[in-house]
Amino acid sequence: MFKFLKEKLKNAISSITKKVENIPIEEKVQEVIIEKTPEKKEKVVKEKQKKKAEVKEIPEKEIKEKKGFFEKIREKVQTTSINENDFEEIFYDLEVALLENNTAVEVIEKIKRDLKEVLVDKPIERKKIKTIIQDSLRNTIEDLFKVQGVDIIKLTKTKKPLTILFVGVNGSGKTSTIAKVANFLKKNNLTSVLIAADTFRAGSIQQLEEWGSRLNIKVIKHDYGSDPAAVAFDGKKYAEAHKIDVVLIDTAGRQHSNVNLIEEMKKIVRVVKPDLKIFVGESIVGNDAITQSEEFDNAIELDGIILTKSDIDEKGGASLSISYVTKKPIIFLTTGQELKDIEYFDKEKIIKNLGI
Ligand SMILES: Nc1nc2c(ncn2[C@@H]2O[C@H](COP(=O)(O)OP(=O)(O)O)[C@@H](O)[C@H]2O)c(=O)[nH]1
Ligand SMILES: [Mg+2]
Repeated sequence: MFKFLKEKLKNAISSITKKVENIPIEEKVQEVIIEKTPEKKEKVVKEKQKKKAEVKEIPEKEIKEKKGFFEKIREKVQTTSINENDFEEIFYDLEVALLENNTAVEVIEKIKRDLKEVLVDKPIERKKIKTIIQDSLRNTIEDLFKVQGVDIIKLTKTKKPLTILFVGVNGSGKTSTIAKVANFLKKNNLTSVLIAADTFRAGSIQQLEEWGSRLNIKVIKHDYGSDPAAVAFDGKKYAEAHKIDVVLIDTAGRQHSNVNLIEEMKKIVRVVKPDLKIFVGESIVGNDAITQSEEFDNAIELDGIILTKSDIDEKGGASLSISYVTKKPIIFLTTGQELKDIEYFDKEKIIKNLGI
């Protein structure tokens, strides 16, 4: 993930650094406070003399000395001041890099605001510019994921069965994600049942049954064309009767323009009252994944998001943006087509992958 974005960010940061280097320098003398213990005293005095020699233009009488445990010395620093216009110009490369990599406009605006805060109309030490930009980006990205997370394993301790509904558009990865989640639960010593509530698309029930037999997990199904709310209801009853930990409900892919299918989804929610309603979206579709999740949220109020196909998403903007824009946590990322290819979303990993 982030193969393109990482490279673009690196280039944008060095281009900003170069542009800042073209802004005129102001030389300033700043005071640095050093602890003066008996052992350090001699060293401090020597350094002070050295600094004084370097900063010849400062008249001796202006150098204030503080008695006691601390000693002030003076240091010459090269600073630059970036004004609003400079900032617009230097932010341009970063903005383009982010846009090209599917980052949502809201997120770009936040990155810009935060960066402006630390860069504009302040004396900036030349040699620290790169670190200032990287620190600011890192802090902004941390902020993007402030929304409260969802810990499925923890939730199973308070709710039995824990009922989870998976929704999304066609082909986003719902059915295979359910299999991965079931496998993940199994590894955590939790039992689950799979519910074939996609009674709409040809082959969907068989697809879930194949996963069920590979995992040795029960699949509850009705016939194609039957009411998905009814099969979901039966599945939940089965889980209650058999003391199964988690109910995983697969559903048909749908778009928000598909009125009948949206009504059908709302009915499933009314009938089984899922504990979690999770949107499964493809990270490769970028901003479309955000729009889709907002539409599903409007229809049934989502609790979280799973982003699929992050293994083939070289841009990664959707995973940076979706949580901030929708205010929903990303619970898992899926990273391939095998059962094992699912991982808890980890913002530290995102920051590391971005190389900042
Ligand atoms: N590379 C990759 N492919 C995935 C991932 N998740 C799902 N797929 C593939 O996407 C296609 C559609 O998945 P499916 O689960 O049938 O989607 P559904 O229509 O939403 O149920 C299948 O070919 C999956 O193998 C993933 O994380 N990485
Ligand atoms: Mg499916």
